[in-house]
Amino acid sequence: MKSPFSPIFPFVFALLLSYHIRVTSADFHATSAPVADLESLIQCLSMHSDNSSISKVIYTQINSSYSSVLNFSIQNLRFSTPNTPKPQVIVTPLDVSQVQAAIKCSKKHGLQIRVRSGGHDFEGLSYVSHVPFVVIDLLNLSEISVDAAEQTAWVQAGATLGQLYYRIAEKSKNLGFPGGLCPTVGESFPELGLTKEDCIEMSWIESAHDLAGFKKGDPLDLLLDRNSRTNGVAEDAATNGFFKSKSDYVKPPIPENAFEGIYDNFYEEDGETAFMLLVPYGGKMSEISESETPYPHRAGNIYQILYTVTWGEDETSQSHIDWIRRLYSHMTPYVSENPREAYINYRDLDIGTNNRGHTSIKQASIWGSKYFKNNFKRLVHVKTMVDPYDFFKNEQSIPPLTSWRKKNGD
Ligand SMILES: *[C@@H]1O[C@H](CO)[C@@H](O)[C@H](O)[C@H]1NC(C)=O
Ligand SMILES: *[C@@H]1O[C@H](CO)[C@@H](O)[C@H](O)[C@H]1NC(C)=O
Ligand SMILES: *[C@@H]1O[C@H](CO)[C@@H](O)[C@H](O)[C@H]1NC(C)=O
Ligand SMILES: CC(=O)N[C@H]1CO[C@H](CO)[C@@H](O)[C@@H]1O
Repeated sequence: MKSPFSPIFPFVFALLLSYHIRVTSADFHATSAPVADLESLIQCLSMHSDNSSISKVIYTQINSSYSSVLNFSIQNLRFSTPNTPKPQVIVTPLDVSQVQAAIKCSKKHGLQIRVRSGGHDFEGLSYVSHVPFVVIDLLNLSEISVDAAEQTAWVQAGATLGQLYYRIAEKSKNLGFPGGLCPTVGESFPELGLTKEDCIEMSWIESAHDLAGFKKGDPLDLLLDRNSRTNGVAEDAATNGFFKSKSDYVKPPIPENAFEGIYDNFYEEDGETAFMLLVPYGGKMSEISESETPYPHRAGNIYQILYTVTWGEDETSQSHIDWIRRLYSHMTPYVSENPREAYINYRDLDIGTNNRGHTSIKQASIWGSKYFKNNFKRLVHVKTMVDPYDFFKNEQSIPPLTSWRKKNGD
């Protein structure tokens, strides 16, 4: 990448909740909302939306297209089995008022919401919940406008990285945006015998296309296709459908004998379709302070590891998940510790989850400090200000401080 593409501002949705119905955890424990509730939910959606077209973007389980809309962007078949909890309603908003209506009405009807953009959450959190829920799927909010002269872009939250990369490349050969995988193969592993001949020099947009799993001659505009099942380096995951991933950060170099243990794991039957991706750090990443953005994994890391194991049949899910947990356990002495850091975009519920009801900050900080280090505390403060009742909740969402609520009279 020749010149960094910044600043990029995400579209800011006005998600302010204008009233204060207290959503208690008890609301979320109903096993399924009766149909009558769904009818009033749909009525509520029409009433609260400025736009009369909202009925065209509401899918309940009786709509014939419900299951194709739900399946459309599910990337991990672990979360598309008959036992996987399904949303009561899917809403695919066409404008902001419909997003607002979906939030207000879900809250009013005691339904949790899950917001889906590309459907890549590794643990399916963007489209699965174990309490009655609504999926707000942002696929139709995917406008992108790039101003190459100003080096800025406005991107709606439902746009995919492929779409963003393509639109940037249309405007400029030199600008890029580091939204996904780092395209450069690192010079920082001389001990693995990597030479210049092992590397291929390509433009930034070619690398985005290549990492997406497309072949050299394939048209660039395949990046626009949000339905494509290629999953970049995780092509096996796309082919096999089921996968489980974990992540680590490496500070001192891993000794060679540790790799022998890694190879042993990969020779096991369940490891046949697994891979480890080592993403080099340093450079620009080390210049950014840990507290600059929520993402804290900066100076001191030589690389990040993504572990992924893939498989094709639900029956073998447990043995593959056990396999990757054994590999992760083998790696313990060689990776970051106190906390053992992890990458939020490689979501891993093994490292800790919230309770269905109240979760203490102490409990949440077990996984929170792995993803965010010291920034976790600041995120708790932000959360307490914008969502004190914890409506926007999932298994690894930041919990608010409950002491704030007590102080303010709840
Ligand atoms: C409703 O939204 C759609 C998509 O954003 C737009 O095309 C249409 O004009 C809107 N209709 C009204 C009545 O605002
Ligand atoms: C959606 O996925 C489920 C599970 O994989 C499958 O049973 C169902 O047939 C799919 N529906 C559609 C419309 O593709
Ligand atoms: C919503 O997005 C999908 C996928 O890009 C597209 O097929 C569909 O036509 C869009 N719907 C509307 C109403 O824009
Ligand atoms: C998109 C769509 O056709 N949604 C329909 C699903 O069914 C409800 C009635 O149950 C209609 O109101 C929606 O228009």
